[in-house]
Amino acid sequence: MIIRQRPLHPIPSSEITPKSVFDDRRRVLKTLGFGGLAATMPLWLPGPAEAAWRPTEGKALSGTPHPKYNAQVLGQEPASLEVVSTYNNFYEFGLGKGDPAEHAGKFKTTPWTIKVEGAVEKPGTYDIDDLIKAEDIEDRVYRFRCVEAWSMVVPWLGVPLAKVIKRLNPTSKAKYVYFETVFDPDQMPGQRRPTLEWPYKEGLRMDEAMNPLTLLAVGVHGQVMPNQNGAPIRLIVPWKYGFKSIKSIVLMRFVEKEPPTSWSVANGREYGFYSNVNPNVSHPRWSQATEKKIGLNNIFGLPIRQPTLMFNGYEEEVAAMYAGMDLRKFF
Ligand SMILES: Nc1nc2c(c(=O)[nH]1)N[C@H]1C(S)=C(S)[C@@H](COP(=O)(O)O)O[C@H]1N2
Ligand SMILES: [Mo]
Repeated sequence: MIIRQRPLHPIPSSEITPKSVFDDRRRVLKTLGFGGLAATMPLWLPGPAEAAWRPTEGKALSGTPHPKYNAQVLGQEPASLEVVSTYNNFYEFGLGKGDPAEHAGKFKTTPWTIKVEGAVEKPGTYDIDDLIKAEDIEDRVYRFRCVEAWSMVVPWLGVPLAKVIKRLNPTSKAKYVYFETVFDPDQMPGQRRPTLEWPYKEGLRMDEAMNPLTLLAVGVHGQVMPNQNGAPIRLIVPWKYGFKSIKSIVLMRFVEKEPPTSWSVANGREYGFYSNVNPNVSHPRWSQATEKKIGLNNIFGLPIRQPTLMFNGYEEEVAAMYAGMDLRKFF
């Protein structure tokens, strides 16, 4: 995406100093922050026979194929791993589509903890493999669409966010979930510049977070998530523009009020909180009626364009959540 008021300039590669990464981070202890029995044991301790999966980039990872969200039912071949992992938006590693693949190679994703806080009965700092259990991982092929009017079909591996949230027991005050990406300018050269308000922040209304489509993804194409795609854990919200799908999450906070998001803070006129894929609501600077399929060219070598679908094709699953809302106002 592009910010209108502040033209973005690609970072010259001469300015990027890949730092060697040291294993000096303290392994943060799980703190459940809740009295009684719960505080004495981790929530989802892996059983002895069950080898915990590790977010090691490139390692094979499998998930239960979803009966509906697969390539056959969708009738479209997923973009190749090569395409999915070399055409990226991850401004922490640069503004060009090739920058994340080029600069995220040494990004350290183990150990990885996620802080859970706010209106929730089981706050704490969780190791990723306690939050995401291997046996819950599903293989789901989703359409993915960026607000820049390009799209891909991607086979993600992940756990429904609802499953994770239910175990954390949000209180009745939780109306939204707010997420943050890790802030680590030593590892993320893009964070040394004010291109966006860092750390990257996003949010979902509680019903959107609990919708069965919403995934916490930890892999793609049968392997652990490549760093440039948001390792080790990122959101996938397939009916919304790609920027809602926040990468490399370290914080989940349950809140009462609609939280700020990086793109709305940067330019609220162009990027709203809801960000639902909607061919009838143009971005102020371009139409959203059609989209370019990345990695697919026609016989003349030109990119294939296709009509944009309402809610990216997931209308049946999500339209009810927005009944009665003016989607031009709440864009
Ligand atoms: N932390 C963070 N998350 C992010 C972004 C980013 O710059 N930083 N870019 C968003 C945008 S604009 C898109 S389109 C998707 C791209 O995901 P992909 O690179 O896996 O296709 O990530 C989203 N999540
Ligand atoms: Mo995007």
